[in-house]
Amino acid sequence: MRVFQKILALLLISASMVSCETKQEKKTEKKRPNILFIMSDDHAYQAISSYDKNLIETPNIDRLAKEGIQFNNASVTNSICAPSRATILTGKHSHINGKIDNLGNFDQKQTILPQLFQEAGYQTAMFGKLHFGNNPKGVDDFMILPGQGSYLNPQFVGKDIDTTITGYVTDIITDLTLNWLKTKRKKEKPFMLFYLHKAPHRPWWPRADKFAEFSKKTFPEPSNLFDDYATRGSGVRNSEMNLLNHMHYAYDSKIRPETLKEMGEVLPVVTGKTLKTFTKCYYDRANAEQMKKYDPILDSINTWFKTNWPKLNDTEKMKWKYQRYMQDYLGTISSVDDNIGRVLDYLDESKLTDNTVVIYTSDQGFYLGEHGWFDKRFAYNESFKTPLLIRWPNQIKPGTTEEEMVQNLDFAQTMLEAAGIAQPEDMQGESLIPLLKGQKDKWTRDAVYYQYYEPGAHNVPPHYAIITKQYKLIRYYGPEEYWELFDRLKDKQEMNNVYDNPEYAQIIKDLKIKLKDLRKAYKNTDDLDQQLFEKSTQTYLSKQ
Ligand code: SGN
Ligand code: CA
Repeated sequence: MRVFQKILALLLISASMVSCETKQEKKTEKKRPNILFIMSDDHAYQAISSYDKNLIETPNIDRLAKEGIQFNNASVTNSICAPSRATILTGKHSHINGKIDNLGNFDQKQTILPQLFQEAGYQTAMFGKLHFGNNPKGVDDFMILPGQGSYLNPQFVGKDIDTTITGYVTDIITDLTLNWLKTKRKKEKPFMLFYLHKAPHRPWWPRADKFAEFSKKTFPEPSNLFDDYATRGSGVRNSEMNLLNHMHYAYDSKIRPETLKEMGEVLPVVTGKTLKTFTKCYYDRANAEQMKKYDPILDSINTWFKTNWPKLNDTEKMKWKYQRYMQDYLGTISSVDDNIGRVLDYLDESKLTDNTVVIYTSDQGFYLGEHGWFDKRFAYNESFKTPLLIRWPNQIKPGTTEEEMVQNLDFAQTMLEAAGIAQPEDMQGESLIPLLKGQKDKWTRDAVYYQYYEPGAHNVPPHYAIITKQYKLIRYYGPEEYWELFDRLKDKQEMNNVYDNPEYAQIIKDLKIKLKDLRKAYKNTDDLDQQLFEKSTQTYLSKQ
């Protein structure tokens, strides 16, 4: 009898140990945070009200700043879409992951971030724009836009089906994301979810109601809208991003071909190609019901244009193009903000907020008329910098702002550390967790590296740069070789290249040594520059 009691007692103890262990495991499992990675395409920090109140109110994105951390000096390593995404998903510079431009496909042999999360037991999914030229690896579910995707009635490539969905792209990507959270999420697993907007990418096509609302607004101009590019090199002067000279009224500003015909204007030829029209490139995707909503607004823009355009001088034309640009660009952002609000509300309602790291960023910044420009690519601030907001309740002090120089190169390691997953040794960034937790003594970086490669569109030559808090030293290396230096503290708008000013001679010497060290640390060489320059030129020419 006593023996039996002893056995029973032992069994009970071990059973309770087992159940203790399981509870413990469950507790640990529960603790691993979910990751919601939200990224828009070409969203300038100047168009987020927590960064800048001049242009638009974005109350929902601002929530992340209020409840988390806002990085004021976050930047990209290469200011162009697919390369930025490749850097985020590999944690490596473009010259290492091979995705140097938008032209070639991403090398699928490489491991990308969601695979590491999937292997570690996370449920993974991706919705929206990837732009890799191939499908994502390591995601349990996905619905992505082919290539750039369309604003209206977009096509999607899914894991199981390819389909076209009627409606406005920003709403649809959000519906897909919310639907996944509501019906596919496995409650016993943490998730990593990529929610990737196409907006506000060119051709800046707002939903009809936002188009009506924003086309009535007037926006303040940047003070360097009429930059004459003095002191800057040939790269700047020959680039094709100027609102007056390179923004197309028939494509970007929504002037109908019939209007131009009535005015006796022919479509101009730009870089050897006849101007594209918005009616053939994206308005034609609208169904009759949608057209009915867009038409009255298009009518009023076109009527104004017909009467007034011929009377305008160049300064007035530039101003008009800037307003039309901002009306459409910001109209698309208003939808992004509303939809992010829907997702944040869902996290609240379903009690997911506390255990979810929410990251908001863009694949790069954008020029909103600064230097007279639209687009990106250059190492100057508006496209080099990118918005970065992170909310992680109980880990990040609400309302924190951070001035340290961080990059999209760091995102992968940050997410891995947040989830307690080992960071592969060959990743080249640094986890931002010390900055998120206010442990600034653990952050020692004093310079970042930038390199742009893509030939062709907008005619921006390849260049690389070292950026410290005080200076930016840029080397343009093809077809013309020259340097530029900006004193970032004295010249915030980067209008005054001081490379030839003797007062900066020693600073330039020191920065060049630092740049050499940085390139070495990131395993970059002059030979590699040359090889990649040739490769991207060939890919570009083969596509012509
Ligand atoms: C398109 C746009 C360009 C833009 C690139 C790259 N032209 O080619 O203005 O720079 O995409 O953008 S458009 O006439 O097709 O609108 S990226 O964000 O994908 O890198
Ligand atoms: Ca982009």
